[in-house]
Amino acid sequence: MRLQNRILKAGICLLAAASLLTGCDKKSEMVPAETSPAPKPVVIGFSQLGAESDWRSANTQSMKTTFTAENGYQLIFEDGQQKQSNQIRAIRTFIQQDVDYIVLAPVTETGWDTVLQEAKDAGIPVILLDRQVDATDDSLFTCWVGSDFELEGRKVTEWLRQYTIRKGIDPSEIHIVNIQGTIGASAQIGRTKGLARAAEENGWELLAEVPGDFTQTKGREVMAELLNMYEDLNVVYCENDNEAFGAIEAIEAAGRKAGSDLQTGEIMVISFDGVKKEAMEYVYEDKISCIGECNPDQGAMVQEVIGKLERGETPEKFSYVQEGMLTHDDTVTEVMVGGKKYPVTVVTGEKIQE
Ligand code: GYE
Repeated sequence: MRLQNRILKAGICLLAAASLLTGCDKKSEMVPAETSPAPKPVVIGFSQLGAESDWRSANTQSMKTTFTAENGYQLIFEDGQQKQSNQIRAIRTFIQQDVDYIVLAPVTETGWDTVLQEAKDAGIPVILLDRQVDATDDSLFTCWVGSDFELEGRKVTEWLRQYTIRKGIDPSEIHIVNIQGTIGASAQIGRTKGLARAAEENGWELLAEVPGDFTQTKGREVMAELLNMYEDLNVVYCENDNEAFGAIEAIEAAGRKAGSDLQTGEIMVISFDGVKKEAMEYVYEDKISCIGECNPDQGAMVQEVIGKLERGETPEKFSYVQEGMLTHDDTVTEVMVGGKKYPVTVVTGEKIQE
């Protein structure tokens, strides 16, 4: 330590000598800097649930680039590694550290009451991000920012309904498997509901619902088994893109083709997120037929919520992010769900470059 100080001092002397020699030392530059203390940063403890997917990495990135020291924040980031117990531990540590706000992206919905009560008792607002909690009392969290997962499911299944009508495919010819996300997570619950409801309403055969944990590895594993079990399987509904990447690997390894042309025996892949370039390329190449976009850029919305709380205002209890849909072609240009129209974007070469 002392040695470092001495080196530092020597460096300063050298710099001073150099500036004297070059004569560039102006008086005005020697005026001492403002002495008023820097404003205290807003301290945020962020419990992210893990790093299972491209969506998750983008979501973490969005939070880290928003809550920077330059913007006046100190972000304490904890990765829960898919375990609720890790997330509960992180929240308790944030409470001990007396952070100003806790942001929680919960892995699953149930089992949060006790720890949320502890945060409430400590007077620390909890902002939920992405997924929701099944709390007995809504006052246990301040507000939530995220997506409407059931709506996402209803949008893509409405796309499938219209697509098959336009192609003259009878509903009885649709045999779907659902590779689900992490069981008990809001994104899984909503997307699973969306498909189950559409299958029932449209008379599609829902062959199986199997967990795929939102990962590529599990998606591949599960799809390989499903292909062995169901000969007539022709649509796979993956609850995120990473599962879809894995499912496509399994389809190709089985000597089949992923694509929208059901009449020639291709297997149609539908998924969610649309975050990474790879996903766009897959849509462009018609390996994925339709993606229900899920927007991970939620940092700015959380910042807005915190800004409101800092000013003593009350943010909306639930704030939904805007999201579109991506497809390979223009067979279906928009879908109507719950009386609202949602545009469908065709993925072109330029779109991939964006
Ligand atoms: O779709 C998936 C991720 O909860 C919206 O979690 C999120 C989902 C996202 O692992 O890729």
